[in-house]
Amino acid sequence: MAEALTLWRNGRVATCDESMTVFEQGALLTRGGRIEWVGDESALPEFRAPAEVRDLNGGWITPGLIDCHTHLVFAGTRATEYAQRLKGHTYAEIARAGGGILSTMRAVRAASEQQLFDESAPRLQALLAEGVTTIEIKSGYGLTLADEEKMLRVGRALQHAFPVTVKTTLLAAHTLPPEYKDRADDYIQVVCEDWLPRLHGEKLIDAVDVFCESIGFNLAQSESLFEAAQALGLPVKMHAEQLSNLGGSQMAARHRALSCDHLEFATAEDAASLAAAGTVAVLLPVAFYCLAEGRKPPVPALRAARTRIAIASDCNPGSSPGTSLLLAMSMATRLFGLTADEALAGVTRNAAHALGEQAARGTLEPGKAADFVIWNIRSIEELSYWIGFNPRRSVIRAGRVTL
Ligand code: DI6
Ligand code: FE
Repeated sequence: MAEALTLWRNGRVATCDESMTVFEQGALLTRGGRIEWVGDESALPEFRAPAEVRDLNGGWITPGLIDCHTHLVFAGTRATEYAQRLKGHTYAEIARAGGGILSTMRAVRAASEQQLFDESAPRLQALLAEGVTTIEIKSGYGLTLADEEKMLRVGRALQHAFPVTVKTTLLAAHTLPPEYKDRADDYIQVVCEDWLPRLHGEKLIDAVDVFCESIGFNLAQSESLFEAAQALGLPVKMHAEQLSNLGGSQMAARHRALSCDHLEFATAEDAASLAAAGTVAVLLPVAFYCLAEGRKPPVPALRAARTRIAIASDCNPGSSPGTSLLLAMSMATRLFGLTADEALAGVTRNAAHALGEQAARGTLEPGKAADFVIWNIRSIEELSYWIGFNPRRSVIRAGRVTL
């Protein structure tokens, strides 16, 4: 029996499609979890089956928000390191002294799977409260096979427990674990030859990421990881050009990576290569703000090259301890110079591309997921305008009201 139709009428619908089409007197027809039709209510097609009618009371509608870059699963905090950074110690200095990511690694290794879930769930709920319906969650604080597996299982468990689509990413190449001190090549080899096939076999990973950086992994090690991932049919992503330029974006573009993320040290040539490869530039303004970085990503060059630009929270305990995608939108406009439309596309359509999910979600178009948000706003620009205020009225995921 066909699922019932629902007519969502009397709304102002921002589809976030490539043209950023808005229907001022718009309506949606949904069937189960899919969009069947969207447009001006005056052009509503005839439909046979009885439809439930929901009045949007003139509210603005956007696609469900997509947070395409998070390290949301972790234990403990790094507030003491933040206090040290306020006194002038640098992120890299703290990392080299055995803090930073390794500090969170010790907490994650000591935590049970349940503890990890319990500490991560409130952070996810904060993002869902702002209209997030799809989220990417990375591993990368376990740095042993068992602890990376534990993190990835928590990512999958969060999808089962909450109304959200979770895409998991293996970031075992986040930093070198102490067991492999001074043996980065050996570590990359065990990740490529042992961890990747096993975790992929357990269906725990949807993509593979690497921190290609002076305090992370070099270009050759990153490329080995990409080749191993792609040999298994897994898409790849990269933390690229965050603190320096190792040529990561160029290599990622050669491998048609889904995304390159951070990009403060990317060049105009990198922007052109990303655009040509269809690799999304994911900007992470909260990390830029928290690390008090001086150099901004080359947004004018990305715009000129027509590189897709996405924005994400980068929720993590070290460089971006935040759980607000709306704040990331505000920062992306004010700190990086994105327009309001670019910011909205950055957390919908382009964020979907950064996850390889563009066929399924990210815009309000027939055939896509019936994931959308109803907002208490007067104009769509309010979504990157308010700071610390959440104008969300309701969230619909897979055609059902979840908030
Ligand atoms: N770059 C970042 O900003 C985060 N990871 C990365 O590769 C920082 C993660 C942390 O400090 O815990
Ligand atoms: Fe990150």
